[in-house]
Amino acid sequence: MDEIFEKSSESDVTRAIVKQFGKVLDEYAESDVIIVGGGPSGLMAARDLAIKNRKVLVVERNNYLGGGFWLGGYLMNTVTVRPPAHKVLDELEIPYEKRDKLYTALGPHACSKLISAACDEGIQILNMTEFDDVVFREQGRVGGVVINWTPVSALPRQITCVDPVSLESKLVIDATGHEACVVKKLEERDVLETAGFGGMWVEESEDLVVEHTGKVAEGVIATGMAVSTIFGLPRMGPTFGSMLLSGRKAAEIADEMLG
Ligand code: 48H
Repeated sequence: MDEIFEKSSESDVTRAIVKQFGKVLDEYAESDVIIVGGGPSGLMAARDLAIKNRKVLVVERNNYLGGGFWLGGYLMNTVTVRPPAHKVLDELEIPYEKRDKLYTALGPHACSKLISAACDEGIQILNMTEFDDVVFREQGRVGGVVINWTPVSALPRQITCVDPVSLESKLVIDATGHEACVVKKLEERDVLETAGFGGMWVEESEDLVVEHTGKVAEGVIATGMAVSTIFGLPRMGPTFGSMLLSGRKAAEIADEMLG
């Protein structure tokens, strides 16, 4: 190995990061769709919308994307998918095996392929960024999100008078899983009511979650487990097909609404 690195100083590294990050924040202060939550449903919606040339920003409170898709149940790293959702695995070139009526895949492989597919299509990401509130417009229409660095909410209130910042978008997709954070903010303001997700019933749950995926308020679409939380639908445990297909449906609806 006889290659020599070009000369760069510490300040060069810092400036490169600040310039790139600042450029992204400047460009994405306004986008077509902000997707809150980078789990399987949010990433699928993000990828499909980016394919349709929509300007998409994913806001994720963790350092990593993927939500619950890294693991199956009980800390075991096998995820399951029920047909016909295995066609999405084919599309993303995720290797899988057939196990009786189900398909199984290695969680880290499936999750990293989905993240990579979404990034390849040109989505933008703000991680370590927590959704704090919605931007409210006339007649309760949502026009964006209020965000802050994730660590801010973990600090004691008396030492963190850190105001958040806002990002505007034509649509917001709530893909925050069981917590349904965006929708819960709307509930606090009497825009809608959530029922809380129901008990485990795999057979019924997956069709229902895809069926109920859609617009839940002006400017807001819900996808994934957030849909179950809103409508009181049964849960499905560690099977992810409906998360992928719900994300796909959310993207179709968003694209139609954007016109
Ligand atoms: C920014 C946030 C915030 C916030 C949360 O939980 P997820 O994987 O969500 P889905 O709906 O795509 O997939 C659900 C699936 O993983 C699952 O849990 C299933 C199928 N359960 C069935 C059952 O029976 O329990 O991802 C949500 C993402 C995560 O990455 C969170 O960190 C993120 O949203 N998030 N991001 N601001 N306030 N809240």
